Amino acid sequence: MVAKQKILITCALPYVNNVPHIGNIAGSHLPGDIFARFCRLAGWETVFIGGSDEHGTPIEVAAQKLGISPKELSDRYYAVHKEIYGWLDISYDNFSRTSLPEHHETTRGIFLKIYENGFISEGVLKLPFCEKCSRVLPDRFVEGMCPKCGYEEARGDQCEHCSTLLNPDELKSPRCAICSSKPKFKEIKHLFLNLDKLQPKLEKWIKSNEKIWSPQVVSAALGWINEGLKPRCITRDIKWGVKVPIKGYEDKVFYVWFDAPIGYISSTKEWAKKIGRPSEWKKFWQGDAKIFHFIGKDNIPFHTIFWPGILLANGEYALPYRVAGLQYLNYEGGKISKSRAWGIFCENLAGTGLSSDLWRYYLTLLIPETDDTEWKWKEFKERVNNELVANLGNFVYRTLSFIQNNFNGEVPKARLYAKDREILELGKKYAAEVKALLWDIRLRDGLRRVFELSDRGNKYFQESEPWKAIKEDREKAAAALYVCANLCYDLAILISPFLPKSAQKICEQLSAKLGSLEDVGRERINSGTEIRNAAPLFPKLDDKTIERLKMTTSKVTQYEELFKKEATYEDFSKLDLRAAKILSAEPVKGSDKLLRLKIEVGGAEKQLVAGVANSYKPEELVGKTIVIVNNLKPAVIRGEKSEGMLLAAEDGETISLVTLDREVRSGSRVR
Ligand code: B3M
Ligand code: ZN
Repeated sequence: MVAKQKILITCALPYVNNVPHIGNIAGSHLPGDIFARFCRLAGWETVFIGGSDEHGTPIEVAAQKLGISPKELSDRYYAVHKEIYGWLDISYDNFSRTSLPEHHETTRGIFLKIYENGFISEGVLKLPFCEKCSRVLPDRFVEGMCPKCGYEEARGDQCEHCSTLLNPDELKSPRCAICSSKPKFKEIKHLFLNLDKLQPKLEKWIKSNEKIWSPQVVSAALGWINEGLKPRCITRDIKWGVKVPIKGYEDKVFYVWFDAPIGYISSTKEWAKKIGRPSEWKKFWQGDAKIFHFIGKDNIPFHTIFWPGILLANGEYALPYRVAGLQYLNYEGGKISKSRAWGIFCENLAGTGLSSDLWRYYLTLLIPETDDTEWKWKEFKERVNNELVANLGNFVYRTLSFIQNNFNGEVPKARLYAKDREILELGKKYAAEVKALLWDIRLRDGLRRVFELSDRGNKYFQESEPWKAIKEDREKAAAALYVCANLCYDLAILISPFLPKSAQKICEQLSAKLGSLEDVGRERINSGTEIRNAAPLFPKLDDKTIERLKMTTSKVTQYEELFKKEATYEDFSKLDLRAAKILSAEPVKGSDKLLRLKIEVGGAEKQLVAGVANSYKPEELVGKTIVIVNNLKPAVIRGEKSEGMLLAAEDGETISLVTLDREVRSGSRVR
C-alpha cells in the first residue's frame, strides 16, 4: 500500500438482456463499490468505472424475437440497470454503454494497432448457415442429437444432458433453433487473435502477480497457460456490434468479448470528457495507476488471458493490477434462477421500503470471496436484528440520545482517564487493520472488524454506567459520553464504504462532515458539538415483514412485456379460439417437455404438440376441455405434426392450462 496512488476500479459490464439479481450485486457491483469507496476514503485518486455490455448474439436474438431493434432493447434495459445500481448506492463515476460511438472508435483503434503489430491472422471456419433465415447460426442456435449420449435437444456448443462440449458440425441431424430447418455448413473467413504468440508474455505477467491475486485466480490462469493457448476467433457474422475496419470483413462485427473489456477504457474516456479534462483517462490507462477488475468466476479466463492478451498485443495500455474473481451467491438451497423465480430480483428492492443499507449489509457478508455463499432469509433477519440493530444501531442511539437528554444536546467537556484514552486509541488501531483487510479485498473481514469496534464501544458504555454516574459523578459520565461520541464518528467513517446512508445519518446527528480514514481516532468531535435529532438507525425485522419481503422480492418482471406493441381488434379477431376436448396424450420421444395430444374440435380430430410435460402427466389431461388457437399455421415439432396451440398460464416453470368453468360443447368459439 502506497501513500499516494491512482486507482482504477471496474466491475464486469452486465449484458442488457437481463436485469440484475442479488448474485450479480454480491458478485461484482457491491464489492467493486465497497473497494472504490474505501480507496476514496484512503485519499487515493480513484475512478470507478462501469457500463453495460450491449453487443453479442443473445442480445441480437432477444431483440429479434420481440420484433424490435437491439438498440431499442438496450436503451430500455440500460435505464433499468442504471436505476438499480443507483438505488443500491453503487457509486460509479461513470456508467457507460458499449453501443456508444466513442466505444466503437476505441475498439477499432485498439484492433488496428494489434493488426499492425502482427498479432492477427486469418482463418477459415466451417459454420452452420441457415438458408431459410439467411444467416450464419451461432453455435448455440444449432440443435440436434448429441453424438455422445443421444440426447435429442443438444445445443451446438454443449450437450446439457451429458455436459460434453461440442461443435455444431458434430451434432447428428442438426436443425436451426429459430426455424427448425436443416443448416448447411459453409467455409467462412474469420480473424483470429494469436494468443499462441502471446503465451510467453502472458505467462510471465501472470506469474508476476502470483502474490497479489487470490490462489484460485492464479491457478485457473496458469491452468489455461499450461494447456497451451490457441488462436482465438474475434469476428462474428452478425450485424449488431462493432464493425470490423478491414477490407473483406465489412459484413462482420467483433466478437462481443473482444469489444466488451475495451468498454472499460471507453467508459473512462467518457468520464474524462464529462469532468472537463478529456486527457485525464490516460493517467489511469497509460500511466502507473493500479487497475482492479471485479468479476464473477465465469469471467476469469477472459480477464486473465483474453483481455490482457488484447492489451499486450496492442502495447499501448497498462495491464490489470488485480483480477478479483468472485464465486457465486446461491439462494435458499438452490441456484438463483429467473425462469424458476428463485432468488431476489433487484427491480423489486426499491418497492420494499427497506433502506438499501440493510440489503448492502447482509450482501456484504455474503460476498463470495473464496467459496459460493447462500442467501437465507432467517439469517438476514438475525443479522439485521442482532448486528445492525443490537450492536451498531444500539451504540450510536444510546450514545446520542443520552447526550441529548442529559447534556442539553451538546457533547460534554471531559477530563479523560487512562481507560477512556485507551478506548479512544482503538480507533486508530482498527482503522489500520480495516485498511489492510480492504486493500487485500477481504471485505467481509473488514466489515466484521468494524462491528467489533462497535461492540467494544457498547461494552465501554455499559461498564461506564453513565445512567448511574450522571447522578453520582457527572464528570465520569461526561468523559464516557465524550469518548462514545468520538467513537460514533470513527464508526461512521469506517462503516461508510459498506453502509453509506447510515454513515451519513450518524454524521448528521453528530453535526459533522464525513471525514477520511486519516480522521479516525483523532477526536474530531469536540466538546460543545450539537447533537441533533438522535434517532434509531435501523428498523427491527419481524417474521411478518420477512414473509412479505420474500414474496415481493422474488417476483420476476417480464420486461419483454414493455416492448410488446398494441394489438388492434382486427389483429385479435384473426385468431380462431375454440374449446377442444383432449382425447389422448402421449410423451414425444426424446423430449422431456413435449406431449402429443389428440383433440376433438367440433367433430374434427386434430393433433397438437404442447410443452406441458413438466406440469402434467399424460393421463391427467385426457377428458379435459381446453382452449386452443384453432387456425394457427400447422408446424412440425420434433418430427410431429402440430395443428394449433393450446392456451396456458406460465408461472415460473409451472404451467396451468386454460379451462372453461362450465361444460361446453367442443368447438365452441372463445373470444
Ligand atoms: N457481459 C458477462 C457477464 O455479464 C459479460 C461481462 C463483460 S466484462 C467486460 O457476466
Ligand atoms: Zn433457420
